[in-house]
Amino acid sequence: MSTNKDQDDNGTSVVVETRPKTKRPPLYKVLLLNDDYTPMEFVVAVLERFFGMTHAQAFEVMLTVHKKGVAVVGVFSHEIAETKVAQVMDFARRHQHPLQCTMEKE
Ligand code: TYC
Repeated sequence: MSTNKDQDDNGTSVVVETRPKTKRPPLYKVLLLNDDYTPMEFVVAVLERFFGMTHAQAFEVMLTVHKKGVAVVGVFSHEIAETKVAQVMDFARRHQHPLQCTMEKE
């Protein structure tokens, strides 16, 4: 527990307890972007494989991206988000699909 010095009404220094400022690490949204070429089944497979979604969840999220252009597919620490993006981008590249995955601070 940290302490701050405040001034009371008499101008006297008093010690005031403050809550410890343990900042939570920032979170990052992982975004999947629509394109005209990546097959729908491939996107569903990506969401199942790297984001732990069921087939039904993955299909729903894929359709959201297809219709709206982009969707958040998960929220993670910086390191985990970076890993997810790299995994998706590598998997898409290896299958020669133009699928794009990015991250942004929440
Ligand atoms: N728009 C693609 C198609 O019609 C499907 C698609 C969905 C592609 C989501 C990318 O992130 C994506 N085949």
